[in-house]
Amino acid sequence: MTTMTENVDVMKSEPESSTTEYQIVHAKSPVFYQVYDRKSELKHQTHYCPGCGHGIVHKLIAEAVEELDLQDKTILVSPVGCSVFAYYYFDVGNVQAAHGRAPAVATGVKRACPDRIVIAYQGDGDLAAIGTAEIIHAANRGERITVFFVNNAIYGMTGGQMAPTTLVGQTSTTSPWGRRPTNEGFPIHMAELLATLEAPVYIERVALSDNKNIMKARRAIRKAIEIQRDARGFSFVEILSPCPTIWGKDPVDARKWVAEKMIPAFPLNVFRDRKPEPLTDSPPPQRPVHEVLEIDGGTSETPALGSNLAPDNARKHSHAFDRLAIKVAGFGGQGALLLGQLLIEMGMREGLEVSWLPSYGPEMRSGSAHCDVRLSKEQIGSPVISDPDVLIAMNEISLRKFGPQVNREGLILYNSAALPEDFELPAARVACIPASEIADKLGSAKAANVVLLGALLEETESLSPETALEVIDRKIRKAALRETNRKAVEAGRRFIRDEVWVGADSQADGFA
Ligand SMILES: Cc1ncc(C[n+]2csc(CCOP(=O)(O)OP(=O)(O)O)c2C)c(N)n1
Ligand code: SF4
Repeated sequence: MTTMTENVDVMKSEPESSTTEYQIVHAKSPVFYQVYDRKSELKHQTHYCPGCGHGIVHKLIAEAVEELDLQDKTILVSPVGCSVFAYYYFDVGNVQAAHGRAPAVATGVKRACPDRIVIAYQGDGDLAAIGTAEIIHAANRGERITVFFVNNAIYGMTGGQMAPTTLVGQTSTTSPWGRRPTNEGFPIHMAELLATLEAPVYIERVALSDNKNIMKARRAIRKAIEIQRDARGFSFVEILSPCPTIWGKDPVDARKWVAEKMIPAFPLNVFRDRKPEPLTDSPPPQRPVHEVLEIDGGTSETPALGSNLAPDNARKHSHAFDRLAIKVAGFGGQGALLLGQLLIEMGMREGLEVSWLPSYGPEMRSGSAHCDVRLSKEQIGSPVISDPDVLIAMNEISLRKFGPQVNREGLILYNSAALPEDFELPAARVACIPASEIADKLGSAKAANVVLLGALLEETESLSPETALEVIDRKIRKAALRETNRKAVEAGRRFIRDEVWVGADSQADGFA
């Protein structure tokens, strides 16, 4: 493989500090994949239009990462917009964030992996419109991330709508008359805006208007990454960038337009360049999940950050499944979401991978609420469940809504003595359990969810009832309530053992 340095022509031999010196680099940085393994035929070139600034910014980032020897440590958060496919090109860790959310995602990644170099890459529609809140708050918190903001004064990918950075008078598909401050407001100057905040350490605006300015952009990009490497704080580089296609110009004229129109409107400047300051506070301690959840039996070995596996000596139930998808649904206030939380905490204690995805309306009480729970021996791809193995329907609406989605070999636990008369029996087995009544008799109708938990454990043997009691003991501080819930687990189990199934097509006696 050719290294970058073998292919560098220094065009002018002025001193390092000179702004007129520039280099032409003919090689592809090893920070790029050799082959861009994407659907398109074009596996040796990017998808960017000729003359697009994104390609140049990519190159400058790759070269900086290479020069600083940070390839193995770098995680790039790519945006939505023309640069959405950055992950096809950069041979680094890659995360693709929803539109505008790159600084929030980068925050999470950096906090979870503080020794990594986390770079958010965003366009102007992405950063200055859809993600205005995310960038301002990440900068204000002084997150130790680097943000590269490609300002091409337009929404590129979607065909040229007006962006917050569109110049006064500039036409776009949504301002065909040209941007009028009285109607659309003035362009937003993100670098200046962020420079009003206390926390950022480095903020600069550069431009891709000519080779001299591209060299300045190169230095700014490298410096922003160095600041993160040295753990100095938030660094931000705004890059004025050509979009020849949407501007309707050839690449040379597009560069000229950056020089003649964009730079006067967005002056190039170093808005913040703070010297390193000693840290006044230490970051919050990082503790493994099982420790935070006070799960017993931690080993001396700390599990990898981000792993939700319980320590090796956690109790293992027989788990007669590889993956179990459970939907718990009811009215807000019935404890459907809490039941889901109990299940995932039990799963974690038993060494399983788990996910919990709640969904509820704006009403705190009596609106519908449900959650998707996955228990798995393998990593979980998505927490969303469309065909559950088990539905716990705490009310009739949930039964009618989600019952038909349960897979044919699945199970429905319904909180009632009987099914509604007009309810068509699904292929899945159905067990009717008057959980609310049972719980009422135990002293608290609120424990109906735990009665259903007991029924689920007895029927599926998915998790151990002992683990359920441990979780209940940990979660419920009040002794009387704790006792009721312990009894509720047992009552649910007993009901399954002693009562008859409804619609048990696959088992003659109606039991599993
Ligand atoms: C929340 C949300 N809103 C809108 C879109 C549609 N959308 C996809 S790309 C894009 C334009 C991105 O423009 P910009 O961030 O300026 O990047 P460019 O394409 O110019 O590089 C839009 C509006 C979306 N995917 N998600
Ligand atoms: S539309 Fe504009 S920003 Fe998008 S790839 Fe083409 S030139 Fe680049």
